[in-house]
This record gives sequence, structure tokens and C-alpha cells, in this order.
Amino acid sequence: MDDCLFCKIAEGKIPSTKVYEDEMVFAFRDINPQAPVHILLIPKKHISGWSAVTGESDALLAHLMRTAAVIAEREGLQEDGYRIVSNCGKNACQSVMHLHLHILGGELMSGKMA
Ligand code: DGP
Repeated sequence: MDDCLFCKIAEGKIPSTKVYEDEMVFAFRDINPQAPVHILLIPKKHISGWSAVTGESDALLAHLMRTAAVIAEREGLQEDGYRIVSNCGKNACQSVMHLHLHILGGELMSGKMA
């Protein structure tokens, strides 16, 4: 989508620190990290958020989740653990309207979600 920050990042039109890419998904480091490792993982296809998901994207979303685990392992997070977070909409403070997973790790996190 023309006017979407994360589409532009996935297309390389806006620079990012890429950590993973394949035909379906793209991952890069968050500009404002909330943990020693903070990676954003997005589908290349523009989906504005979880509310816009349809059954058509089932295979893509399964791949997205599995890739999150692959990236976490590559980043050395598997042994001590990590958190996968995805904000949807206003109450969750979603700020970029392109569906994304946050992969967070590298330190002990609070037991609360936020
Ligand atoms: P959320 O609040 O869940 O919509 O998360 C959006 C995240 O995107 C937030 O943690 C900061 C990150 N972010 C925003 N703009 C940029 C950018 O231009 N580059 C990178 N790498 N991350 C960005």
C-alpha cells in the first residue's frame, strides 16, 4: 500500500535493520526498542491489523507465527525465552496500521503483559 510505513520498509524504500526476509514476510529491528532484542515481523502483504484478517490469510499467518519462532531461535532467545506481542487497535495503542508482531527478549520481562 502506497501510504504505509511498513510497506515502504518491506519494499526497501525506507531503510531499516533487516533481520529476516522471505517471499511472504519481512523482519527488522524496532526503532524504539523496549528490550535488548526487539524485532518487528510483518507480512509483506498489507493487512491493516487483526481486525482486517480473513481466512484467505490463514497460510500467511501460520507462516508469520512460525517465522517468529525461527527468528527468536536465530537471535539466541530460545533458551531463556521471549515474548511475542501484537497490538490491535486503539485500546492496544497500535500506532502503525500494518499488522506486525513484536518479538521481545534478552532480559527478564515483567509478568504483566504491558
Ligand atoms: P505498535 O505500537 O504495536 O503499532 O508498534 C509500532 C512499532 O513500530 C513501535 O514499536 C515503533 C516501531 N516503528 C515506528 N516507526 C518505525 C520506523 O520507521 N522504523 C522502525 N524500525 N520501527 C518503527
